[in-house]
Order: sequence, then C-alpha cells, then structure tokens
Amino acid sequence: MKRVFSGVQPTGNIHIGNYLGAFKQFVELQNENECVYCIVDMHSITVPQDPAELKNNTLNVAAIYMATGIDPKKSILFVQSEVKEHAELAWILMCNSYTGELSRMTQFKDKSKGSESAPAGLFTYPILMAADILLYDTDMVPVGNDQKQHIELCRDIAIRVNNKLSGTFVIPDGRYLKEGARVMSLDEPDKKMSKSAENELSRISLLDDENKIKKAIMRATTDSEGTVRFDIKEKPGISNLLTIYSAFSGVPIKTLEKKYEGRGYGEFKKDLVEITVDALRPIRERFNEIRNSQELPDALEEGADKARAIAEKTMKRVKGNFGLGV
Ligand code: ATP
Ligand code: LTN
Repeated sequence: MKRVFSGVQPTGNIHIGNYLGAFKQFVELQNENECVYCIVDMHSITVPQDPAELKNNTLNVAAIYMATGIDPKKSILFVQSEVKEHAELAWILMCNSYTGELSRMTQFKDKSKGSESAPAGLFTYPILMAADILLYDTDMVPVGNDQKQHIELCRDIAIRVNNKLSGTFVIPDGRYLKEGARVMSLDEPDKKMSKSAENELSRISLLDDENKIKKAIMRATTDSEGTVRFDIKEKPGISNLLTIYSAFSGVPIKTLEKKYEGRGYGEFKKDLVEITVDALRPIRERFNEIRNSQELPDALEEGADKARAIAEKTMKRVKGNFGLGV
C-alpha cells in the first residue's frame, strides 16, 4: 500500500473543474492506497481572510470531500491547523531551503507581483506544503500540473536533508492529474475554470442549483459553425462542453459527436444541463445531509487524531536526526 497525501485550500466556489480534476481522482485512489486528505487552512491565510468565512469554507470543503465520496473510515480526512506539527516541520525545512529557490516559484511571483509588502508567508508557502507532504512519509502526491514546481522543490529539500542526515525523509513523487480532466471557463474557454474568476457564470460550482447550472451552460461561449465537434483550437467552447458532457455521462466524445450530428447547439446544451444537474444532485444532497450533522465534526476529529499520531512519530525521528530537543 502506498501512502497518498493531497491538500485543497478552503476557499469558496469549489467547481466542477476541481471535482473532475481533483476530488474524483482522490476518491478513486482511496481503495488501493492509504490516503491522507487535508484541508489546508494555514495555506489560505497567506492572503487576507475573513475569520468567519474561513471557518465556514473549511467545513464546506470538508463536507465536499465527504459528499464526493471520500470515506473518513478508509481515508484520513483532517484540517491542517489541527495538527501543529505542520508548522513545526515547516520551520526546520525553512532552515534547509534557499531564498533563491523560493524566489523562483512562479506562484509567488504571480501572487506577490514584486510588492515589498507581500506577506512572508506567501514566500514560504511552498515550504509549508513540503512539510504537509513529508510529515506523512508520503509516497505519492496527486495534484494539478500547476503544482509541479512545488512538488519538485519538496523533493529537492528532502533529498538535500537526506544527503546530510540519511533516512530523515521519504522522497515523494508527484502524480499529475489527467490533462483530459482540465475543465475550461464557460465564458472564456481559453482559460481554465477557476474559483477566483469574477464572472459567476464562468463556472459551475458543485453546490449550484438547477437554475444557475442552466443559465451558465445556456450562456456558455460557443462559435458560429453550428456543428458539435471536438476541436480545441478552432472550437474551444464546444470542445470544453463535450469534455464536461463526456466526463459526467461516461460516454466517449466520439460517440457524442455522432449523436449530435445535424442537431444544433441548443439541443446539445439542453441535454448537457440535464446530465450536469443529474450528476451534481446526489453530491448536493449528500453535502446538505453532512454539513450540519454531527458526522462532520466527528469525522474531522477522528481524522486529526489519526494524522497527529503519524505526524508525532515523524517529528520524533526528524528532531532526533537534527539533534533538536533533549
Ligand atoms: P484558483 O483558480 O483560485 O487558483 P483553483 O480553482 O485552481 O483556484 P485550487 O485550489 O488551486 O483551485 O485547486 C484544487 C485542485 O483542483 C488542484 O488539484 C487543481 O489541479 C484542480 N483544478 C483546479 N481547477 C481545475 C480545472 N479547471 N480543471 C481541472 N482541475 C482543476
Ligand atoms: N498548494 C496546493 C494545496 C496544497 C497541497 C499540499 C497539495 C497545500 N499543501 C500538499 C498537495 C500536497 C494548491 O494550491 N492546490
């Protein structure tokens, strides 16, 4: 059995891109591996957060993990700030990282925009992420391609420490989520669907009701050709809708192209609304069931206890190797 670790930030608007690109694959991994899934609330305070909203989003994301199929009996599901060893290990890793390598992180460069008043936590963000991973002796980290640079940094730091103090860390591998699962924005199909895009109709959030789903799909950008055909370059809008249709229905894109031959975009979109609504209904229903039930805090408490047990063991070894403590 391999140990798998991944984290998602507790921000609002978890969308079908996050679902198809991340959560669905997390669920598939949990049967053959020992999975540890984390809601990384300490990462989200690298940018300003409203405290009440942060707490609400943390619980929402935890309930979404469970509603999409993460079983807290099979996997460890917990909130990062509940296990203090993440911050403790991050400090040790910070002392073994270079400011030069952190300066090269593209996410930092994008988010700080060169400002002198960018929070230091935004700069050290990848180190906290490395601590998340190394704390659990992780073998495999399923993440989107955008996280590749952070995974490589985590490996570099772990290898560097092991060269000095052998056997300190398990070296993890990234498992980059399938490209085909990349969902694009509904209004600007050359950009990825994103939590932070301003236009609400650019995405379908997992908890959207039928009306919102209908509005977003019916208004989605297409083209003037009128043929339902997959062609990312010439027809990014229709290609994206075909990807979503295929992912939710399990019907291959080639078969869908045949099905809609000689039929207009209107009919295709109407069917896609139905397929999407049907796919999201059970997730929304399960979410509503879990979100305000005792099941959620119970699962998170049990998850944090199990995570802490592993984390404490790792820290004992790491601190021992570094000569920290008495
Ligand atoms: P933002 O757009 O605000 O940066 P995000 O929507 O990219 O946020 P993250 O929290 O960065 O969300 O991503 C969580 C997971 O979802 C990651 O593993 C990422 O690869 C995946 N993911 C995000 N957007 C998409 C998308 N459009 N299609 C497929 N997977 C996605
Ligand atoms: N940086 C990641 C979230 C994240 C993560 C992790 C992913 C934090 N810690 C550890 C994998 C493993 C993101 O923004 N998607």
